[in-house]
Amino acid sequence: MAMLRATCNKLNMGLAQLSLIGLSLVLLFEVGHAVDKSNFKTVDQCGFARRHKDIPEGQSPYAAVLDSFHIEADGVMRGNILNTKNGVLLSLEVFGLEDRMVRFKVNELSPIRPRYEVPDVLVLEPTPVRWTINKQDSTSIEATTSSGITVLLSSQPFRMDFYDNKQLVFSINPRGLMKFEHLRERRNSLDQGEEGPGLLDLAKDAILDLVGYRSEEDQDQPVEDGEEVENVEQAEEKEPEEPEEPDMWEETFKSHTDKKPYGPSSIGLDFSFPGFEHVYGIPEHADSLALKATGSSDPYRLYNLDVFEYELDKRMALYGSVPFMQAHNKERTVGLFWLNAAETFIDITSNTADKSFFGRMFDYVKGESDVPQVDTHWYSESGIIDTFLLFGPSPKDVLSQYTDLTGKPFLPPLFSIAYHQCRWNYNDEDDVLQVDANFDEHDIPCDVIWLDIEHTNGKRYLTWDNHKFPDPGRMLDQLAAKGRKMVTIVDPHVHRDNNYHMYKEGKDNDYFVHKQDGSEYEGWCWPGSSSYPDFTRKDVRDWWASRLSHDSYQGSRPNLFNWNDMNEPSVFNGPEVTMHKDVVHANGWEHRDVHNLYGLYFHMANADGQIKRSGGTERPFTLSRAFFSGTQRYGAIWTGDNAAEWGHLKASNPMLLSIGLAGIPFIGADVGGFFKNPDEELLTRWYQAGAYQPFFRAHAHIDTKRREPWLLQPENKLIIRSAIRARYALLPFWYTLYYNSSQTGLPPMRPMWMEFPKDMDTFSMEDQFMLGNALLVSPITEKGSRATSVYFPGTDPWFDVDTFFAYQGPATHNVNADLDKIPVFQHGGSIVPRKERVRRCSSLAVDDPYTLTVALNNAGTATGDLYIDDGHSFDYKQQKYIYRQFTFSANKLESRALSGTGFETNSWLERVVIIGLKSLPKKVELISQTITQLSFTTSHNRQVLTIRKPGINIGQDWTIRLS
Ligand code: NBV
Repeated sequence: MAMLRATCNKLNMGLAQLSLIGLSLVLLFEVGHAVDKSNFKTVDQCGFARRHKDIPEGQSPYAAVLDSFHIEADGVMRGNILNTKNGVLLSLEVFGLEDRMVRFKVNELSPIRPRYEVPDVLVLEPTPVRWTINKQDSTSIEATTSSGITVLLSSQPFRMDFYDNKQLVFSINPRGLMKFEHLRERRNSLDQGEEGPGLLDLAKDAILDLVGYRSEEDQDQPVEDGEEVENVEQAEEKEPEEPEEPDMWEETFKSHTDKKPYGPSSIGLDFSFPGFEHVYGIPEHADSLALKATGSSDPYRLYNLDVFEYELDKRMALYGSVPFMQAHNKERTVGLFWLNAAETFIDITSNTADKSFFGRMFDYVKGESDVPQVDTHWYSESGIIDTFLLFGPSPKDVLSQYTDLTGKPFLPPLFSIAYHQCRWNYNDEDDVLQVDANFDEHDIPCDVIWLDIEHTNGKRYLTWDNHKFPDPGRMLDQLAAKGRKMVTIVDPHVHRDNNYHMYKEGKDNDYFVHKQDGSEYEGWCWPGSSSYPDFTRKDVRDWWASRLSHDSYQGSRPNLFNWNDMNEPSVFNGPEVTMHKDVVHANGWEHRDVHNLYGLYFHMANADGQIKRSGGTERPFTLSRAFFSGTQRYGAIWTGDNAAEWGHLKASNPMLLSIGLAGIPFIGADVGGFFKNPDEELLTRWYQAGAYQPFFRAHAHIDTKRREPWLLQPENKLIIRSAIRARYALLPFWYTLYYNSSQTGLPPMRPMWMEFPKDMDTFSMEDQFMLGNALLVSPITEKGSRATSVYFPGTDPWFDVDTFFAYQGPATHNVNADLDKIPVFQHGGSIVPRKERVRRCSSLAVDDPYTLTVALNNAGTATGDLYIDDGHSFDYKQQKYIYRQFTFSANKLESRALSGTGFETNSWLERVVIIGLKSLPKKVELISQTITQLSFTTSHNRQVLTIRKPGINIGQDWTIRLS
């Protein structure tokens, strides 16, 4: 009973209301239990997935109708694919795209109603480049684009093989697993299960004739004039039919029945990556970086879900989805983007390539033994097949291509890449100000304090609990005076209360999603009975955004930002804790069509609201739990409700790396673990890892013990403090990485193979990673560990950032990792900028001076860069920034502008540390307008030269000469 009451309090409702939701909900949210898997579907519990997953190989009924293919005026190759079993014709469009990409779309040629095509994810409709047909015969067509991509389109069965400069890199439908369920009217129940061969053949014949195509067996029966017309009419009247399969029109999971008024609509296709053994991406899963063969286990699932206490090493769906996969080998990297927002599964098998297609056009594999291959099978519940093939060839090219399509990441405001202090909940204004004061008292930098759902008036977002926060503006102003910010949580469910402005306005304007009968959909979430705005509608997003204005959001201030939780969306009493699939969105689309986009749209509205409240001048910061392709344009995401366990700390690295590979670079995991209480060693190690991961926020569940750094033993507190300080010192480096990311799409946190693509030893590595191309980080994630093995790739040295000790690669070394040690190494050949003064928060360090650490490679050279702007506005889009390149060679360190003009800084160069010099200089001079002699010292066995106080403005051109 006590537990029931506690849960009631958390849900902010009475016992009577609670009983409506049922005991299962109470159990669902009780802390201390692992995920209740029975709440979530396995592949066998999804009707459409069952119809795809066991399709027999090599029996594809799909044939490309070769005569129908032609290159149209826009350069696109278009033609038809026939399902020879039921006569349904599909359209195929193959677009060669600029920058070494190909897109192909498969849709029904004449669907009885339009099928959903994902809007708002691509930043532009990519321009096609022209195909030129090289060869065409009765079995295949071969065509090439100007960028050297060749497609071999085979007719029976339908198959496409894509070659890049004579090398086969993608095969489409090689196993014949394609399945495209055409939309149909529901037959009279008496007909169900009966196949009508006569009718089927009639329709099929009519369509075959329409497109001038007949299979060999069909060709012996010539069609008379007139008969053809009659057949077409009949075909139009009577749609081709297939036997009904279970769950096509309705299916049940637990107590939920999903009625499918539009019937089956799923799509699926198989893709092989010949020559590859490693595939990555398709987050979000609590799984390894290199994806595993799914074999007899469930496929990887993409369906945004609020999974309570998720387990590790699983392919289960989590909060976000990006249907983008990369394959990498020593020679190249390629990408596959399956643009579909419905529930999706991906099966992965590792195999040996069918070499007949290698040699089909070119003599590529002659003499080679078995060529590895990864086979993948993708299937989604609705929509069309809309796929992009990205030909790389480098890992960086693939990310650049993908983010050309889905958008470059936003440039985060500087404070947001610093340290964040969160917990469910900081109880009231006093508590917040106490936490704020403690950071100063203990000399620990912190930029942001967060408030979870308890700060609101009864989980009515964009309101405050007036008892706990009587004057939020005052509290925010006090934080602002310290240079600090605040983030409040804003969830998408809207409490059904006519006195709540968000509900009233939403209801009056009909902004909420509907049930099939047209009534407002009701779901249960934190406030109890809730409605869900239809964020797929632009007018609804605009309304929501307008409610973040300072006028509307009472007590808000410019230093208040927000956090979007539960936006999968989470619906406590819905199937799999989410929205019913038959809920109706704008234009009649079903929730099943748009599910994985819902969270992205909500994130969009919130980020937009922040931009608008500043009159378009300030960059937003919004953290979201749900995500999809394109999320990188709007904000940061985190990996949801992890646990204070060593396994979860370890898993944070591959999870974040996978999301970064999917184009979303601003990512973090709750430091300390959300559920349960970490011991001091775990919490300390977690801070050390978090300090080197992109989004750095400590967070904890409401039922956990308080764990702010000063509550730990003095030794642990000091270690955590130095980890946070190390993060602050490196903010100029991080900010530069984020700027680069906003230009190129490359994540700051990168798998080793992205920087060392030819080193096969790095392909499965996930316990160490790179920050940019300069720092190798190998966080300690094992209890009791005081040393660790680190693999140093390449032949240039790697320097321990604390001791400057040089490690030679390529080799694995055992390195010290006492509790106060974070194994971080700077690569010879790189230059890293830092600000070393300790400050309360990032905004107070704006004018602080810089230290440049120059780590020399074997050739005695190094390069690096530095990006500076005002840290918060969009002025940088008008060139108001400084972007400089530093180059060390021939004993000279030079600083030159790469771009940016209209920004000035007061910061100067305080120190230059050069590691790995072969011989020490006698004289060091600064050359700018004048020549000044500089003092220097040596240390660490004369390996390290420290040049003191060059004193020059960091935004100017200068040279430091060693002689
Ligand atoms: O808002 C409460 C929590 C939040 O602290 C957490 O970060 C989210 O992932 N939220 C989930 C809802 C309750 C989880 C049990």
